[in-house]
Amino acid sequence: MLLAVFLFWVKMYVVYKFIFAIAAENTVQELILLFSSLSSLLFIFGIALFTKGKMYTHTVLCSAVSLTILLCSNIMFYGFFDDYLTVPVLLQTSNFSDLGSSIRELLSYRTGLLFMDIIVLWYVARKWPQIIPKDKLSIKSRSVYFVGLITLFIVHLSFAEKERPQLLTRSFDRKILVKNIGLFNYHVYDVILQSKSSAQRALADSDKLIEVENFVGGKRKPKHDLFGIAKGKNVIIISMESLQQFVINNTVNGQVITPFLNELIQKSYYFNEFYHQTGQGKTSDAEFIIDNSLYPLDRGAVFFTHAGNQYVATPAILRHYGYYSAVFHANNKSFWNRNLMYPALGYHRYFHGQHFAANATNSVGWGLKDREMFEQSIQQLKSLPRPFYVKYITLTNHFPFRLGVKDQIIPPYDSTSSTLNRYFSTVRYSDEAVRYFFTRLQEEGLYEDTIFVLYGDHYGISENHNKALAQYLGKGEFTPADVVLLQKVPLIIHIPGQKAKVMSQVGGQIDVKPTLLHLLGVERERDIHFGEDFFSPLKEQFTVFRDGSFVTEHYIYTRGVCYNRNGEVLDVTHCLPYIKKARLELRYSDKLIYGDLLRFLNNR
Ligand code: GP9
Ligand code: MN
Repeated sequence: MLLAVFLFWVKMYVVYKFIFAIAAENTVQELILLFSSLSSLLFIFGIALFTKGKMYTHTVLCSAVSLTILLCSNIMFYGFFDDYLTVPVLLQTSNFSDLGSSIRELLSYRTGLLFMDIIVLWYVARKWPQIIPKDKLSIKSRSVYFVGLITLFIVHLSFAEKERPQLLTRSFDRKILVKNIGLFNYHVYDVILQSKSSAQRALADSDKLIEVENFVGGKRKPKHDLFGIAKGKNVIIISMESLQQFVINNTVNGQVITPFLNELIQKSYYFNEFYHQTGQGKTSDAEFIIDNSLYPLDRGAVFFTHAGNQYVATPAILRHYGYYSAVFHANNKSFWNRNLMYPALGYHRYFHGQHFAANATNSVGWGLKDREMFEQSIQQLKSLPRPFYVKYITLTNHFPFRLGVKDQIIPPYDSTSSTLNRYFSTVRYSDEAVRYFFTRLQEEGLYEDTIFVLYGDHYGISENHNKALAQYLGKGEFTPADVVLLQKVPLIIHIPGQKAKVMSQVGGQIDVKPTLLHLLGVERERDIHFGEDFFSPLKEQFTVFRDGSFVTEHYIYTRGVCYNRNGEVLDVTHCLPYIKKARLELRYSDKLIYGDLLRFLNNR
């Protein structure tokens, strides 16, 4: 049995390195990868310790064969899709019909090699039958064995968690999961995720949808004169990585941080009371909110946990109006499970990492630099059917905000936080990249017929850097109310030829979908959104955060305390009516997602 574990362990490492091509950035990561499969192998092969004699041999061989089949399936799947198997993928059997011929091709000598260890085991068992235990292991030895492997698992997991904080709760990328916890643990994790959401889904019925519909009924606002002013135009959404509002119209060491965005605001609708509402799913949560006008979940990324749901997202709605939709983002396609979630949202195409040419000189930090991404996308953008609904996701302004000296238009700031210091330089870089993009669109004749929505996806400067940020903003210490106000991100809606206006209505990412659809002249009866049209004079001045905090025209509520907009503590009764409302907002949105209730809407 130990020989089986050892051989399989070596096999896994070889597969990780040479087939899945998992790269480690340092020795700790390499060790994490090396040990990632060991505890699960010890566990599965450990079942043989409950047997003896012939049964023992059979159990070891059966375990080896089953695990190898699972491994091979993953390798084949990886060969086609550059991704690992998930339960929903296995259930989508319709996909497999196309694969038949390719599977035969992939069943090469390499696949044969993967069964080598089993042949060795079989041979060893025949040749040296004396090594097969004649008696079962004592309960005590078995307990020591299993306690040992569980300890190994926990130690390994804590190292992995240290390398990748919130590895399991955020579940951001299958590749990262496999690299850190190993393929077999990943499958167990995936099955748990899946069964949790299937159970909640199974218990839901269409009456629950009616409850939600009644709740959001009042959010639909009557038409006003901006209805349809952008009818039939292309839409370009730009998700601006980690862009917070405090850099807009601001300077650092006397230099303007976002000159292009400031100019653009002079020709656009600019929303200065606009907040991000993301949870652990960060960028993907922002995308989710923008396209669905639903709240993200309180734990995990809804892109990951509920990609199998039915949605009524903006790209899907716009399909009915002849729109073609696509996303440009130069990262792994499975990051945030985008490759599975985008089709569920109705996107036609995803231009991901593999569609871009990244190398050491045109990349930094998380990957391809923003300017390069825009540049390399233009030809594809030009060739898309029109009108299009296209989303760009920038990346350079991502923590840890690294940037080569040559690209630093403004040098880093000089506070106690090197993160904040670097942030200004990367924001400035991204601002310039967007300017370049607009110039290129004008050159290509793509500007006039397009409307633009630029939004900050979430905060970039976390609370760990509050001291330095407060110093920069000329404040003493931040109160919890200040921290809420720091969740402001820019929202710019630019319609070429339209007059500029600063909009000070309180709102959040949840309001983008109804606002945009109104401008595009789209009226859908069968849609549920938790946001409201920003341009409606009847819009409620209220925005809710994922943790139940909220902001209104007059109040800020967070961590159980009610403040006025100057940050002075008030009696909580001022906030009471909104506290209840905020809870209901989140509860109904969660119900909708956990129960996959929109499937009843689509079936009506
Ligand atoms: C990854 C990018 C950044 O593709 O969207 O994700 P984040 O860490 O900001 O959620
Ligand atoms: Mn982000």
